Amino acid sequence: MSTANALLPSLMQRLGVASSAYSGGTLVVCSPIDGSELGRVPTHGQQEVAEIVRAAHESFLTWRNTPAPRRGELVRLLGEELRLSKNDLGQLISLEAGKVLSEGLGEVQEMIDVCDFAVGLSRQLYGLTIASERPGHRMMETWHPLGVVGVISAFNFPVAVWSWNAALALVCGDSVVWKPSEKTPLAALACQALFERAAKRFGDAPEGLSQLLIGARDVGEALVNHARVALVSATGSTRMGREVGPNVARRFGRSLLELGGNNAVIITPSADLDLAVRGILFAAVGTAGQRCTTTRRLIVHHSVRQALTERLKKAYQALPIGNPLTPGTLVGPLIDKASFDAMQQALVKAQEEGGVVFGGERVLHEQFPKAYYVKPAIVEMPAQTETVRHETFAPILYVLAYEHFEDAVALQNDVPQGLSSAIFSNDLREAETFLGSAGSDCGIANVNIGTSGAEIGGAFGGEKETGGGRESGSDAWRAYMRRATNTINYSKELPLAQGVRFDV
Ligand code: UN1
Repeated sequence: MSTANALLPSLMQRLGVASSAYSGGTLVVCSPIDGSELGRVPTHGQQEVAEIVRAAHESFLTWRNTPAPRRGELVRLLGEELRLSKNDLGQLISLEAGKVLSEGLGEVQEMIDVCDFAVGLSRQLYGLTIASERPGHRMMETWHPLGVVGVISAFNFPVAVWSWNAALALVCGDSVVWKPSEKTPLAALACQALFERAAKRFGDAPEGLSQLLIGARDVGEALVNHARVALVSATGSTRMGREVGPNVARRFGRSLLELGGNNAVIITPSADLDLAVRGILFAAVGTAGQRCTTTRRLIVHHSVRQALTERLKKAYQALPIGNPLTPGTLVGPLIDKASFDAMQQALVKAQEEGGVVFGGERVLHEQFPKAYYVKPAIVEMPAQTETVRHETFAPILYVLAYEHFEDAVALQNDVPQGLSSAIFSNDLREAETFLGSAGSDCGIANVNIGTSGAEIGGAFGGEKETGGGRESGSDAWRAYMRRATNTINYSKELPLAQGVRFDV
């Protein structure tokens, strides 16, 4: 059997990345599919960060004066390049991040969708007209480009998260510096090549409008601390956000944080269990449990607990686990050994806390000794213990039972994170209560749909330790612009607001 890396050279060539861009460097990239080496990517040093940000700022100074609909044309072309390369980029995501191909392709589709959204937005960066209290005056609100946007992204959505930020930032008149995860620089190199193709077709995009910063934590820190980076949009762990947030705030920069999730699904007695099983399955084991929106907790009414867990266990047993590029596979590998170890530790701890574990063991180690495939786990818990309250980035689904609906909502909210949540119920009162002000405290709350797989048209993000940021659709664009309030006097008088008199 040939190793996963055999596919790489032709993919990279078609995507427009020269082999020198991923050989001879110091950042070793391996495929989670079989542990084979994909490349050695040259990295930037801390000193280069200043140079990259300087170029990005120069670029911003020109780009901000390009009319927004024209800026949208560049993003339209980027979307076109992504459409043309959807298959190749989707495969590359599978190779480098281990996602099953349909999810790799889905990630590229998410990028295409957000480009389309941003193109429309480029003609809709609306401000307001506000009634002035003074005669002969007009007041308005205008949105202006912000500056350099730093994007820090994680391995699990190695390219879509960049596109949510970059597509919006570019139409908003900003320039972009992207530090991808150290685990997935190849997909980032491919996106950069596609961006450059789009920029070439566009014609007069300023140099350095969207750049890559490849390296370890130190270059990320230099980006975060650079005074010229107006907005830092960071996706990753809560631990990372705890450092990024205060560091950016210290210099009065802006940050947009997308951090951990500990997403729950509530199953009420009236739930359609056929729908629930399918919804839970995709959300709990899709991307091998490595989405920030993955369902990690199931809060089930005691009357349906047994029936539902039995059905889920049956479905879990039938899951095709294996090479994500093989058609029919639904569960690919974990990203690396550290991730596998963290999963095993969580399972041991959960057991110590009274949990009963189903699945969770390593499989396919003979075929793939250097890769980490696991059976997704279901853990029936006696209570919402410390381990349940912690986000373990692996396919572990904790099951908790409830008796009264209010207790289910309280359990759903009683974790530090607040990204996504869902309820399966055909009871209108329960569903609406869950969506109401005393219901789910998450940024995303769904009815009869799982917690993952959000569309790009909505604002994406969450509360509490999830960081509070909103990306992608709705009015998330406002984070990428600065607001100016303008008052214009077209009268011959100079009345002061609040009726103040100040005449000599
Ligand atoms: C992430 O896991 O970082 O809603 C993003 C979803 C995807 C995005 C996930 N659209 O699951």
